[in-house]
Order: sequence, then structure tokens, then C-alpha cells
Amino acid sequence: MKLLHFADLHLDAPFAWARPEVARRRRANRRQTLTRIIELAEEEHADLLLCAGDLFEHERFTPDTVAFLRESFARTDLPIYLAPGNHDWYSARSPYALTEWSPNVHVFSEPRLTPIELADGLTLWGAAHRAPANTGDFFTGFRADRGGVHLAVAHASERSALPFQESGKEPHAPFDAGELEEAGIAHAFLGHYHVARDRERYTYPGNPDPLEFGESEGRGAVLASVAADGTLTRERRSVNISQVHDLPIALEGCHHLDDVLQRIAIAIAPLSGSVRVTLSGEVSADLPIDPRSLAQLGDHLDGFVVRIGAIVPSYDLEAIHAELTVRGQFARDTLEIPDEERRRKVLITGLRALEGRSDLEVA
Ligand SMILES: [Mn+2]
Repeated sequence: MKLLHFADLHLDAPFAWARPEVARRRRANRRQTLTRIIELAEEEHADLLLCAGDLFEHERFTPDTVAFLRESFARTDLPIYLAPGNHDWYSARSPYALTEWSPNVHVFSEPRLTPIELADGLTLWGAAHRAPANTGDFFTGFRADRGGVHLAVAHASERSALPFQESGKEPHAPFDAGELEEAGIAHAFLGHYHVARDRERYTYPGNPDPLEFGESEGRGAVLASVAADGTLTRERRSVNISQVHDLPIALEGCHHLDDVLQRIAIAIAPLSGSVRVTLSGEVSADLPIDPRSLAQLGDHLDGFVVRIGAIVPSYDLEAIHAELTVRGQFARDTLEIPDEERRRKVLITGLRALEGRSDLEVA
């Protein structure tokens, strides 16, 4: 039995950071990613396709997205099993309930694991979130009521992984990995964590198309083969459409704004898709770095975000030491500090405080 597993596509995600036309393009990319996933399943002669939740966002989906989903699923003979998550939770008003899906589509709609017999001796158990929050553990106390090999598809949070996943992730349908063995589940195909995670008894494929800047590599859809005894082999395939780059740029040696513009322009010239640059380094305190004035550099890109990182203003310390001013006197006073590194920190922090700045942390 060969299957393709994905999760967390988040169709109709808002991309609030982006201009409206860019956000629209990013949403279109997510649809293309689904098309690519279905094509991959067909090319690989998978027996079925699993989606472990957060296929779309219940708060934001458009009727057009639902029509797109319906048509995409109807165009293939592939059996498709959908387990609603916390973003696409199942209710009587959900597209899951209201859409006339083609016969190859099965939506798990119960808030507990229910079975589908995939083959003789092979059962797939799936469950649905029925609310956007406070969904309990699907696996605790569960025991398969029959023999054979048992697989599961669900949107759930394995507890030991919570600290490693994106900050602020809520424990939706939390469970402990040990519960799977107790429940007699050979393997659980899960969603919710966007960082890919492969363990003996469960798999998180990761979000198949980028949602955020700075996402780790290695996310995608997982092609898995399950042997008659439940042994699993799997490989992850990249299916992303969006190109997203997160680029740190050091501004050392930039003397004026044109230097900064040129340095950023050179760095982003070979890139396409969406780019976020984070500026850092010690530069003249007079250098006018305003993210808005740099925005047009990214006109050739789908999306461009400039972020000010650890920028430390440099000063002409020799000239300041000679000044007959309060800050000149302050600079001369710091000469009494014997440790050179400490002297530099005190001096720069003091100079910035005298300018009325509140970002006094010196790298
Ligand atoms: Mn989720």
C-alpha cells in the first residue's frame, strides 16, 4: 500500500505582510501546490492521498477555493481521505459538510477515530476537529476493535515536539507518542506542526508551500509505503511553488545611502519570489536607513520586506574626544576605563543615550 501524505496547506492564508497583489499570488501558489501534490500521487501510482488537516482556513475560505478543491479532487480517481484540523474544523456550515464531493473523497467528520477498511487487514482511522480550539486527545484510551494493521490520519500535537515547533503553537488535540503503541496504531500520519518531523510511529510532513519567512528546509509531502506487517518506508518530496528567501545583509563599510542601496540590490538581484532582508552591522549614526525608502529595490520580486536587525551606529570617536561639548567630556571621562571592550561599550551606549535613543543595547 503506497500513499501520499500532506497537511497544513492553509489555502486562503492571508499573507498580511504582503501587498494585495502579492498576497493574491501567494494564495494562488498554494492552489498550484495542491495540483502538484495530486500530480505527484498519480505519477508515483500512490493508492491513496491523505490530508491531515488545515487544508484551508475556515475563517477565510472563498467559494472559489471550495470549487477549486472540489474540481481538483473530482479530476482524479485517487481515493482521498481528509481529516479536518483546527483551522478547517468540521461543522454543519463547513465546506467539508456542504460540498458535494466526488465519490473518491472521504471526509472524516467524527470527533473520535473512525475506521475505513483500505484493504484486507489494513484499516485507516481518522478523526476531525469539531471546533477551532480545545480539541482533546484522539488516541488516549483508543483500542482498535479488530485485527490487522492500523494506520491513523489526524491533526494533532505530539507533546514532546511542542517546544521545537513555532512559538505560540497551541496544543490542539495533544497526545504522547507512547499512546500510539498502546492504541495499536502502526503509524499516524499527522498535521499541525509546520516543521517536518519523522518518528518511528508518526510523521509530520511540514507545510508543503512556505507560509512564513525563515522556514526550515525539508518540508513537503511524504510518500510512504506500508508493508503487510505494518512496516513503513517513507521519503519526503518537495512540492512547493513559492520561492521564499530570508537574507541577512551586513552593512559594514557602507558610508552613505547609495552604498546601502547597492549592497542590497546586488544581494537580491539573482533572487525571485519573496525576499526578506535583515540589515545589521556597524554603520555611521547619520546613515538614513528607512525600510520604506528601500522598498523599490524589490520591484522585480513577488514580495520584498526590509527588516532592521542589529544595527549599531559607529561614531567618529577621535573627533568626539576633541569636542568641547558634554559628549566630548563624557568621551574623555571613559578613557579611565581600563578594559578596552568595556570602554567602547560604555562610550557608545552613553553617546546613544545622549542622543535620546532608547535602543541602547550595544552588540
Ligand atoms: Mn493546525
